[in-house]
Order: sequence, then structure tokens, then C-alpha cells
Amino acid sequence: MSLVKWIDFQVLGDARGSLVALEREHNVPFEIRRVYFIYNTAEGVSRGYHAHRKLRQVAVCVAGSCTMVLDDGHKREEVVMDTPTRGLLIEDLVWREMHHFSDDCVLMVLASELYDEADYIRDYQKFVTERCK
Ligand code: T46
Repeated sequence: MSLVKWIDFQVLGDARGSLVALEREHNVPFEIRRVYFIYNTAEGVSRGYHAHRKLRQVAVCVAGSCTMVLDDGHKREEVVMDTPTRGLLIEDLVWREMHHFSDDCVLMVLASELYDEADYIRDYQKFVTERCK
């Protein structure tokens, strides 16, 4: 089964432009406890390189583009994120890396939990051990 789980958003548009609404139950499959966004990323920088024990997230590239690598310890999949009209659901115990940020990239992330450094697994071998036990 693919690690890449897109959620397509309904675009509410009229002559003024476009609008996307994100709501729990409707198009986000968890209670949203935190929102953060990554922007102004310096050229050549990659981010991520960790997994979460419990956290579920939906990432939406609201401007520009980047690539997201997802890895479950067996397979690695890479997707281009370049539209605000769909979100990438990232489940718990999935290793993620983000690369190739465009200058104008704004990556918004909806998270199921508050920030907790103890939830991070930042060592790849440790992640594989936890994921595969
Ligand atoms: C993820 C990917 C997609 C906070 O204090 N609160 C927060 O809510 C977040 C997300 C981060 N931080 C602090 C922790 C670090 O000192 O901000 C700093 C940068 O975080 P980090 O190095 O984890 O950033 P990324 O871009 O590598 O990863 C982030 C999220 O942390 C992570 O959950 O899945 O984006």
C-alpha cells in the first residue's frame, strides 16, 4: 500500500478568486490541535529527517513547491507538493524528509497533537527498529 495519501479539497471559487476550507471530520481526519508553517527556506536546505511516534499530520503546500519523501523502513516514496488544493496525510511512524523548496514555498501543516519533542524519532535506525518491532 502506498504511503502517499492525498486528500483532495473542494475549491470554493467565484469571480474574486479561490478559497479552501479545512475542517475536522469533513476533510481533515483528526482533531486539529496545532498549525505551523514553514517558509523562507534557504536555498539548498532540506528539512525533516525524523518520524513521529503518535502524531498525525496533513501538509498543504499553500504557495510554491517542495518535495516530500515518505519512508516506512521498507519503501521510500517521493511526491511533489505544488498545489493548495490537496493535502498530504502523514500518519504516525513514517519517516519524512523535505527537499527542493522553491523560494516562495509556504508549507502549512495541521497536526493532531501539540508540540512534543519526545514524540520525535530523529535517528533513522531507531525509527526502523521501532517501526518494525
Ligand atoms: C514535521 C515536518 C513536516 C516548535 O517549537 N514547535 C512546533 O510546533 C514545531 C513544528 C517545531 N518547533 C521547534 C523545534 C525546532 O527547534 O522549531 C524548530 C524546528 O523544528 P524541526 O527541526 O522539527 O522542523 P522540520 O522542518 O525538520 O520538521 C517539521 C516538524 O517539526 C515535523 O513535525 O513533520 O516539519
